[in-house]
Amino acid sequence: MYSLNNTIIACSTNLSLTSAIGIIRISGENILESIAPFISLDIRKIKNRFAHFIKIQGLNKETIDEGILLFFKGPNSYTGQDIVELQVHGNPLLLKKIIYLFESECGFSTAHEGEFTYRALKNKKMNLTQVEGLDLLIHGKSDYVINEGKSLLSGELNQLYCNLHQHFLSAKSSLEILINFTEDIDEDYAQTEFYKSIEKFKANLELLHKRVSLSGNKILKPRIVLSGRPNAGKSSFFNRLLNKNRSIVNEAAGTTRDYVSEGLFIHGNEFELIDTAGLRETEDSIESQGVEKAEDIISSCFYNIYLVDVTDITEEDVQNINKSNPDLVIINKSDLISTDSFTQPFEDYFSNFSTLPHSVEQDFDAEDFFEKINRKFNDLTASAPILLERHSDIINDLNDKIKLDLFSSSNYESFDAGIISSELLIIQTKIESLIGVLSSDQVLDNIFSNYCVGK
Ligand SMILES: Nc1nc2c(ncn2[C@@H]2O[C@H](COP(=O)(O)OP(=O)(O)OP(=O)(O)O)[C@@H](O)[C@H]2O)c(=O)[nH]1
Ligand SMILES: [Mg+2]
Repeated sequence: MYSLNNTIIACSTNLSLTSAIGIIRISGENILESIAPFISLDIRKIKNRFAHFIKIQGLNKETIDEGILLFFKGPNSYTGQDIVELQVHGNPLLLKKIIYLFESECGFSTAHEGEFTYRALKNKKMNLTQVEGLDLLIHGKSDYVINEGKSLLSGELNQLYCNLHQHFLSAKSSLEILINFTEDIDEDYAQTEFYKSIEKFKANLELLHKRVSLSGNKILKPRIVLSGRPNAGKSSFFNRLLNKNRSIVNEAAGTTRDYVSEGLFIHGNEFELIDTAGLRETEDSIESQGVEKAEDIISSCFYNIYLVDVTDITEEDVQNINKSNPDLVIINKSDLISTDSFTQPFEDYFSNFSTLPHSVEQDFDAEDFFEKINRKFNDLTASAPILLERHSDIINDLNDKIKLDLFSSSNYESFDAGIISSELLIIQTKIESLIGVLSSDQVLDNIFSNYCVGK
């Protein structure tokens, strides 16, 4: 992974958009000495955790920008090293110029994604679970995800994991007493104490296990897909929901080839709305790639809206609907047919699904759709699911282990401290990786690849 010895620099605010203020962050050793020739203030006057007004000067002492310098002396800083933060004007050109100056003249290196947080982890300022929490907090698209981020950082979920660890440690120490001090203790009493602490551990694990859900990824990246046969009106509906002409609409069947996606805010949560290629068997290799992509998206989406053209409902629609089991079927182009003959000839069939007659040609109220989508989102989050797959996998593994007979007090007669001890070691490794004190490089790579530069 990343090195810890060099001094790293990055823009922690958005470097691709102009904003009023931009923040440059530097982490390493002896930063003030390195940047001294390029700032207007005598570095001996710089105090830890104070704001100082400075000018940043180039090689010929020309002012590049002026702003605020903050110094955080390690180890009491975000990374555990010395940190300098410069708040300057948010023009990306200026920000790049300052970064380039410090890189070329002071030998600082550009920070990679998440490299500041990586240093915080290595210097034990945070554990891995908190790093994952922070990632959710920064990237979360809904209140639920953001709250789970906070909960992992230092809130309720973090506390539940720590409690689980504590109960594990009590069980482990009761077993160690049994193994190491057999002659000094009442064996029956110690064994009973061991099972008592295992029961507490089980009860805590059970609370977490109830929250493991298959929907984690769907909640993290909720995608709403519009599917259906060619010409059903998917792209028209897509544009209508977004209120802009983003996707090409045409009377020719097979217009949309690759999928098109846009962010859509519904009641404060951000969803990805996706228009897909019409589902059909086709000889055209480009179109068939589009159909394959559409099928992949449908199978992993959070919400599937299937559109049918009311003037052209076929057996293929029935097959597609049976296969993908959509959350909502829209009987589209309702303006072309009288209301009482909407779903002919498949009226009975459609009565099994949540359907909405609809027409892009007429006024429509997007709230009808938004309400349905939001209801599903709220239902999925109602049981407070644990979102991160890494955590769900560990909790499932722990649950399998703790169900073993040897952890049941009915096993009292054939109690074997040696076997139990070796199983507890496996459990210990898993819990430690859940609370984030143990982690392989592969896990770290995976987590940090998602981070932003400057964090
Ligand atoms: N009358 C009427 N025409 C519609 C309606 N919705 C879409 N159309 C027309 O149907 C045709 C196909 O619409 P699209 O939105 O391109 O359909 P699509 O499902 O995206 O089609 P593909 O991209 O080919 O899969 C266009 O000519 C639209 O104007 C509707 O509600 N009423
Ligand atoms: Mg289309």
